[in-house]
Amino acid sequence: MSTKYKGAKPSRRAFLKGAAMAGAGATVAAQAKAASDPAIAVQPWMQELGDGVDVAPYGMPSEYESHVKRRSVEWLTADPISSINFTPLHELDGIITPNGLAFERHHGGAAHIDPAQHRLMINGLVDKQLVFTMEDIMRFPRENHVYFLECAANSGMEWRGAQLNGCQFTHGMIHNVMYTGVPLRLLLEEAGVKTNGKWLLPEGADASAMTRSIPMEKALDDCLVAFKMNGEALRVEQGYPLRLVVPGWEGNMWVKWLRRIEVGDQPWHHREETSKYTDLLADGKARRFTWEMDAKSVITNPSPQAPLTHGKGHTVLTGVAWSGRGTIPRVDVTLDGGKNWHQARMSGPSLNKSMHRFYFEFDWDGSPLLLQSRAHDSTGYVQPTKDELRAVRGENSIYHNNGIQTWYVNEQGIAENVEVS
Ligand SMILES: Nc1nc2c(c(=O)[nH]1)N[C@H]1C(S)=C(S)[C@@H](COP(=O)(O)O)O[C@H]1N2
Ligand SMILES: [Mo]
Repeated sequence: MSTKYKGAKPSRRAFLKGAAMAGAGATVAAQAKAASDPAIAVQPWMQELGDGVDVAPYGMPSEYESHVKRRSVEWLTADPISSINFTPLHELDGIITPNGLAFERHHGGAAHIDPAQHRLMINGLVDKQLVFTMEDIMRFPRENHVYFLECAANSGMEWRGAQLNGCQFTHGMIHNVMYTGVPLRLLLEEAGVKTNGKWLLPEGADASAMTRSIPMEKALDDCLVAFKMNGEALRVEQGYPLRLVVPGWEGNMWVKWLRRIEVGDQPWHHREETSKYTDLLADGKARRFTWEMDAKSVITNPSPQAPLTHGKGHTVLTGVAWSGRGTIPRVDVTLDGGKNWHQARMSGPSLNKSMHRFYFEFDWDGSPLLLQSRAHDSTGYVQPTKDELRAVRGENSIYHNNGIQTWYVNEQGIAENVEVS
């Protein structure tokens, strides 16, 4: 079963064949036989010289990885300038999202800003109104932190039942990168916040001029004005040259292309915190200012876009978990829809308000599976089932769906988005 493929996932026929072969035994490696066997064959790439160092001044992934890309959901995209392109979680490992695969969400398209022409203003209830150039900002002490950014609408399409087939679409409105930036506290100290300055209104320089109200305590606690992600300049899609980082809080507040921060004495109740990013409850009342992202997890492999192609035997299940309230000390996994839970193995850095990686190795006997994962965060909070969530929140919500996800895996290893109750 050679798995060299390009562009698309293996066909159904290809993995049925694979399943039959692996069914013969639990061995995961074989012995080389014929001269055409890849283990001993003299391949074309061994017979000619490779690329010179001038071929890729900015490196790109192998051409065999072209299926690893952001994707959108057609019916969600009325117009690409106000849409979402999801992170391919099922193709990634570890905890860091590569810059080119970080999901993007714009309300008025991605602005292309000349950093020399970019300014950040701090005005309102301050002792002195200040205007910073990018060079000014880089002269403040900077910090490095890995944080996840999750759109509050992540999994929002799943409130009333299982809908989208793939963790890229059900859970891909998230990325996790290392930011380099200046603590917002330092810029506010420079401007001098007046005693009645209790709220901030960050504003973007894009066509949507995104604004959100942020309480002063959060700004002084851990917000960053960031200019780098994973070591290099922010990508255009992520707000180049400057974005606000609001750790653990809903993605909408992380204003991109940050141009102004107004200090006020009360929240503004702008569009993105009234008609949007509020949760309508069953009694007709709406929750407002639901800033924190609750603990959540998802199994990324196997999943609908990543079927079990090798047939029976030893397999590696993996997924990611995160909490806007701290770290993830533990994730449980079930293979039978919640009858028996097993503690997963965490691997990789466990950082505050960052994505965590878990694994669970097991022998698949070829019978159908109902896979779920359940995150525990450092506050003791446990990720709820979708039914538990709906009992409290009703069925009208879009935002903050952190319910447990179920994948049904059939005898062929094909996975599907389902719900169990
Ligand atoms: N200026 C500006 N900031 C913005 C937005 C926007 O459209 N304009 N979208 C917000 C929303 S809704 C989310 S979820 C995040 C998405 O960040 P990303 O594109 O890096 O994934 O940015 C937020 N900041
Ligand atoms: Mo969002």
